[in-house]
Amino acid sequence: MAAQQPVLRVTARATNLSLLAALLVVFATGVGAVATGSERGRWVVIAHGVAALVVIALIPWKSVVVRRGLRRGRPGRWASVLLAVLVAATLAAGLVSATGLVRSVGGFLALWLHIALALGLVPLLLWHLVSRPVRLRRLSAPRRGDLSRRTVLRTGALIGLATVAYVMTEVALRVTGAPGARRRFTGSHALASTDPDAMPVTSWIDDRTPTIEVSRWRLTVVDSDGRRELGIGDLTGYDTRVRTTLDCTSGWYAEHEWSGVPVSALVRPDPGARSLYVHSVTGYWVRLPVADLDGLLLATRVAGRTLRRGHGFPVRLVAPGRRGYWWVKWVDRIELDSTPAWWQPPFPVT
Ligand SMILES: Nc1nc2c(c(=O)[nH]1)N[C@H]1C(S)=C(S)[C@@H](COP(=O)(O)O)O[C@H]1N2
Ligand SMILES: [Mo]
Repeated sequence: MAAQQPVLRVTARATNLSLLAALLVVFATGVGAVATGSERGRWVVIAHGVAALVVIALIPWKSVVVRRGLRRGRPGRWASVLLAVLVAATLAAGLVSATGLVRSVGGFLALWLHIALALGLVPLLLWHLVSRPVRLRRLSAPRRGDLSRRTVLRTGALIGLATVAYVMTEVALRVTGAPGARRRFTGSHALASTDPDAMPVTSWIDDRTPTIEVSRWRLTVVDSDGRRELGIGDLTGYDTRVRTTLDCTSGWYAEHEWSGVPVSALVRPDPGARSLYVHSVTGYWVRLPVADLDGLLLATRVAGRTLRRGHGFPVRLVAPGRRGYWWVKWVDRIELDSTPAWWQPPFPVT
């Protein structure tokens, strides 16, 4: 009914373009939300929520387009229907995770499912865009000024509406005391238990806990002074303590007191040093900017106890203000060098 009112009557092309723009913002901010670990990144996560609500607001208009398309019976329409189902499931998993109403589905945390579904629909979405191209050229039609003014107004209204819906949802979570009200700015929920042994053993993709013979394990340290090898006995004498939050992108976080060796006690940055390469026995690695050096800890203990095997025994990196995937477990090499920290894949690849 609403779609019949003049101001709300929108062409299929405008609907498709708006949806495409909203989805691009959703994906960009979604990737940003996975990457962010410090308060400064909070706005990316909020923008992600608002953009998702824009997508939801566009559903009534898109369904008009979809119904027309289905009647035309073009080939590949069932793939498009599958895409619609995946988008709906992704939105649902995102909402469920943000509200905290359902923590996990089939053993998977809702946020993990949300991300998996979103990644899964990318190939279908690309196929959909290629097989049904939006004709951008027709945007430069004669009534362009008029069109763009309307477009700006509509876009503004849509974003405004989504922002109001976002704020109202947050208020509702607080008023009802839903678990979502206590989620971290990253969207992660606190673990039910604060016992470090109850912390899940998590890997980024498929790393397995290695068996490490600690008497034979060595930490190779490389900086401008050269290369050294340290044994576990060289590290256990340190007891620098850092209370900080491990926040996994699959949707949980835990705050603990980690203790061990400050990285800055092991490596000395010379003026040419730009990044610290941290490598695991398993081959997993990250490269951190040298500016982070002072906050980094090579932990041998958590909550006063020796690390469990699954949590990185004998030594794991603790990177305050960074998401879990930076916290390399089972470290066997740290190397200070002149490679810039951005010279690495945006996310670990193993
Ligand atoms: N070597 C290695 N270290 C790793 C990972 C991995 O897959 N391999 N996963 C990271 C991720 S994604 C997280 S959230 C934390 C999880 O730490 P935990 O298993 O101690 O909870 O370890 C990080 N360190
Ligand atoms: Mo993680």
